[in-house]
Amino acid sequence: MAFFNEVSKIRYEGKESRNPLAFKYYNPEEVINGKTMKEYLRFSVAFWHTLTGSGSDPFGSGTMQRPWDGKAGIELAKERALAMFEFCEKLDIPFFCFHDRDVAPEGETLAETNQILDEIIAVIAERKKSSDVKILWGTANLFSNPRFVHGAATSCNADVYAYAAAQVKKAMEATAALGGENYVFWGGREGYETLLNTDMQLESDNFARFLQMAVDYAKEIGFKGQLLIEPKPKEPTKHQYDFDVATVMGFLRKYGLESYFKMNIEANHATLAGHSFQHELHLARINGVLGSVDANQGDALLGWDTDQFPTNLYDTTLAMYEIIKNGGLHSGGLNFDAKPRRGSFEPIDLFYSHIAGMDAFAKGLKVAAKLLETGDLENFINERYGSFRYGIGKDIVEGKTDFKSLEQYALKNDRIINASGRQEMLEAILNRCILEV
Ligand code: XLS
Ligand code: NI
Ligand code: NI
Repeated sequence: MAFFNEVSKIRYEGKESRNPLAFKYYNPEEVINGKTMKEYLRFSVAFWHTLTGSGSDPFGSGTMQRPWDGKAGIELAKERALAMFEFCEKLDIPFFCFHDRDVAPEGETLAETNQILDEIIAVIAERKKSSDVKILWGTANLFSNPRFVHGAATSCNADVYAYAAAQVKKAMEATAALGGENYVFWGGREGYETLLNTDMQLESDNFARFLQMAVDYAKEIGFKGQLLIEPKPKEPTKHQYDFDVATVMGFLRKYGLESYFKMNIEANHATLAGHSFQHELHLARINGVLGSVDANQGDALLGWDTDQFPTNLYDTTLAMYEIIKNGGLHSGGLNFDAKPRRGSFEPIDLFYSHIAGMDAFAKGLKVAAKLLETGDLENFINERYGSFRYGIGKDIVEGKTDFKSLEQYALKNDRIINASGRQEMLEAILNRCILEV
């Protein structure tokens, strides 16, 4: 059964092509730095946006026209699961990601909900046998149902906490059963609105206990995938606990959980936290916790998670720069946590938007590889910090100084000479690379 009949397999036609249903830069088998583009980029489709997203917003109902319109319940869930495979295959996208509640509807009770989920997971597992499409990560939706009004693992209600644990247990089992390569924790409503009613200390401690139980359970069921935490500073709660990479690292270190988790970094969450996408990737990379990426972009004029498809070449280039320096994404990938705008409501817009994002990252990969090959930025930085390779700088780096010895040095050397940071010259080098590649 085909869902997207008007589209056949999308092919690479090169940058001269004017065909909107062709790749201009994404050439899956092209080798960059010893790896194919497909291996480097590890693209993934987000089930929640692409298959279940309706286009509704706070002011109006859904606008999306989809091949499965008119279906409901389990039948709808099955159609969407099958459509996901066709969609990925047509775009040559090797992975998809899902929440438990995207792929299957909830039943009346938790037991019934679990049973429905099992039924759909079996459909996915069966279809997977005849496909190369794999699961990048699974996760649990601990935010949509009204029971999570005060959070899940940070709820004030112990019954909700237990329910959330049961749900994550099941979602981990489902992810493991499908061979998922990672499991993600996005702290949906893990945060608070006001300290007038919140015991932040208890909520943090409980959150850490929850994550420890998840670590233990993953081990118990032999789940080998990487556990990931996805930072986000706000929305839906005013103060989300997993604010950004630095905050999450501090939290994990406080509770001795740092060796079990890496980060799933979302571009639009970085900008909501007042950081650039590259900042978050870079910080994670130098701390060995760059795990995976939710590839989207926000709008600088809007203060919320607009989840747009990534088309900004500066951002994709600098992201790929970090990813190449990270030695690739390892078990992670570039998951399009992005949705076409509400006005782009036809099924074919799903193809246009993924092609736009894939080409933007493929171009970013090529430019970043070129930038690294020329060494222009690396050499500049290397030289900029040259003073730490000899004399007093070398002593500082080797831990051989103290305040007294540094004072002695400074007293004899107060004619300090600084060099220009050359920001604009470097920005022009970046521009030249984008235009040339
Ligand atoms: C929401 C998050 C969410 C996670 C998965 O802002 O990005 O979609 O990626 O729960
Ligand atoms: Ni996300
Ligand atoms: Ni998001």
